[in-house]
Amino acid sequence: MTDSQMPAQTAAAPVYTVPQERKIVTAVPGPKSQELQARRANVVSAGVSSALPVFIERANGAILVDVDGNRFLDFGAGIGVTTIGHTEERVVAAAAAQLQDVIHTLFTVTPYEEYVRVAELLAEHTPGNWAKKSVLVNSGAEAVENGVKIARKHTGRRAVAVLDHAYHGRTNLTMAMNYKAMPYGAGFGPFAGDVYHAPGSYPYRDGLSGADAAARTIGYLEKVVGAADLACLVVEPIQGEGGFMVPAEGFLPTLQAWCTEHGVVMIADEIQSGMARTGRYFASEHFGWEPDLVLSAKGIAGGLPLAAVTGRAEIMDASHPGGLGGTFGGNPVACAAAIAVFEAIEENDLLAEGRRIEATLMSGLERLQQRYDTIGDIRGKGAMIAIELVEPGTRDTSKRPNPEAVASLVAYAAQQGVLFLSAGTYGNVLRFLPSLAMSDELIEDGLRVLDDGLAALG
Ligand code: PLZ
Repeated sequence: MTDSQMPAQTAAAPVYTVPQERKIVTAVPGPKSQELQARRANVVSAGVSSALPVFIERANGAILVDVDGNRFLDFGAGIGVTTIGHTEERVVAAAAAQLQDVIHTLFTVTPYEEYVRVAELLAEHTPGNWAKKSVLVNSGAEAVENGVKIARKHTGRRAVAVLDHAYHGRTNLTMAMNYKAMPYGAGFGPFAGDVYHAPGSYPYRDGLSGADAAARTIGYLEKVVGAADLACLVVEPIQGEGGFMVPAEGFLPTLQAWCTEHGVVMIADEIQSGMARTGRYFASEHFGWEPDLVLSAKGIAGGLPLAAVTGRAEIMDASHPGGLGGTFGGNPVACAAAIAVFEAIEENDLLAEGRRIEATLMSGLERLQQRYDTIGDIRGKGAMIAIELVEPGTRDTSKRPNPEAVASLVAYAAQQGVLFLSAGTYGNVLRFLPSLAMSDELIEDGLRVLDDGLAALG
């Protein structure tokens, strides 16, 4: 479907096909979910686990409906994927129309307009005012793989650097780039070589200014790798799985300046933080960071699988023709959905929704922090906010991680019909990444459940 064939859109209030409220009618998980869980155990690999084993039958806006008729308030959005809302009407319409027109050709065999349009939109909305090009792929990890591949080809160098607490995926290269062995890498090696883990910026725990943290990172890279061998430095502007760490002011631009000076490609992994998640198109913008390459995935296509590497044209063009590709990368249906996502962000002013969610969550969480001293830190941007929980009485001293509290809160909330996700290197972070469709009323409702859960911790 081309642009001109898109149905005329108005910024009318969204129409929800599922009531936007939680409702629990059975035990959680209910009997039908338990039956499905038993079937699943016979045929689905034990290596694939589920945070909340309720089987979902419908999802709309900010609500998940399970097979037993329970409605959950979704503070996870499929780990930051259905950013503009579950089954968002524009995405559904665009994907449905595209299904009628063409489902697949393979862009590297015979191209189609939708792929080009997504690349245009990415060039327009990623940070940096320069000529940009993209390659489209299927998943976040595949975007990371391609970003690294392109950086190596462009620089002719071997080494890849990442930061402590990073998460970049589950492929062989990206497993080597993750910080946490368990559960992502343990037993799955040997891993790709030439990956270096440098210290980052974690203000709550390291107390360093952006300048000092960047000096520490650069010092490590110069000492351990040497700039001349370094192809790229891959950084999440706000770390996702690691626990939503917001780097200290100046950290990211200082690293970019060092990379530029030494011909190192600096890559923003915006897979979790990008696509209107944080009140900006890309989280890098909060920090005045203009990365050489930007990786998008998750929220880009409203729930369909799509990912991208976008960046400076001269770097993106380093690959020889035929060097980049893949059977499903930039699938037409996923691209049509992505175009609808960009339109929804513009026409429904969704960046403002991210800022609204930040304000509501932050003020609610600050109120809770005054009453519960397990809440050590509150951080994040837009609809990407987290609390880091510590052992009682250690908030102002050792900040001892409290993963048990997070596990209890997640379990308690699930029983009440609220899906919260954990995160963090120490498992002690509770993260909120609702869709931008979540109303303030629903956020307050979720915060009340959190309050009760915190009270129940004793
Ligand atoms: N980079 C910053 O957040 C995916 C992982 C879910 P894929 N994070 C969610 C799970 O348990 O597998 C992620 C990310 C950042 C890369 C990735 C990888 O993206 O689409 O899962 O490959």
